[in-house]
Amino acid sequence: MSVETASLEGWQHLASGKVREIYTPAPGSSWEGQDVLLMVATDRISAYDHVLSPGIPDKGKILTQMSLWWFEQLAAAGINNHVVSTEVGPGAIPEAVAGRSMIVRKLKMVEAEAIVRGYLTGSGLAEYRASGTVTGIALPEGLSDGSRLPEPLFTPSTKAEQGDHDENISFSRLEEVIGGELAQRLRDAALKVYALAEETARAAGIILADTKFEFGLDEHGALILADEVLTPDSSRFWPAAGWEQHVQAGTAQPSFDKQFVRNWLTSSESGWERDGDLAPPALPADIVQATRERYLDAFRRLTGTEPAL
Ligand code: Q0Z
Repeated sequence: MSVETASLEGWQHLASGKVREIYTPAPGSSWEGQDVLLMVATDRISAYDHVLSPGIPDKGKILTQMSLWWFEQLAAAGINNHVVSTEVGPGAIPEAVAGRSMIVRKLKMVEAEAIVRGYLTGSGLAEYRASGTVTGIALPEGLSDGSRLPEPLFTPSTKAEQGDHDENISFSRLEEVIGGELAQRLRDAALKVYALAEETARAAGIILADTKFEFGLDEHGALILADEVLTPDSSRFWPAAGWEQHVQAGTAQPSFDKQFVRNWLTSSESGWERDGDLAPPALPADIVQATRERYLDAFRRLTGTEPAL
């Protein structure tokens, strides 16, 4: 599916992300003037700042439907989201991108990523090992890779210019960037969504280690959960079974994301140098299939259903 090059009837291409595309209503379309956008998730996969080829078949559908499932769970708990429609057909979502798209409210996006960490790993672990803190917040001694934190931490970051990495910022810097009142509302909302999602995921045998949310403001100034949520592209999911053993052994948790791809890329088998100038080689078919199965596994465990592919 060449989603990336698709010209979509009724929609005009607006912007490309690494793995997603965004469209605005075309002049004369039924949505014109309605302040909506069409978000399309492609099958592209990125790792180590490169978009890889080939893509992972159905990845965009699996992640979109996972995101929509979460929006539904969270809406039942009073969390408002940006989804307007997933209807497919003339005047709605084009068949070509069915199952991987949503029509969303165009919001005034908050210029910060709302990251919540419930478990210690990744860049948080690196900082903890260096200084006993995570984004400046002091933590108890003796924590390991994968340890559950005493309480979830809100660790905001600012969206970097395209190509740059996001930058962790302190809460006081966030207050300077978006204002004190909005910063508090953002933190409270992100912690609330994380707590709900972490509990839901744990009941399905998945640990939600950390996650990144994006929020926007509607015309009334209400804070709305936007973008894609609680997928392996925006979060770390670990199998709950075996978590404790990995923490005890100090070994990395297996994850439901593109870890297969990262491991292969950095193995001698790929022949690729992460710090060099060359693009990574094409992914072997077995790595593509194993990665696809991980995404499907996460979807099935969480939702108890099959995605529509
Ligand atoms: C999200 C992005 C993507 C490229 C803009 N509800 C919204 N209102 C206004 N803006 C956005 C949203 Cl979700 C918005 N992005 C990130 C998504 C492709 C960039 F699908 N940019």
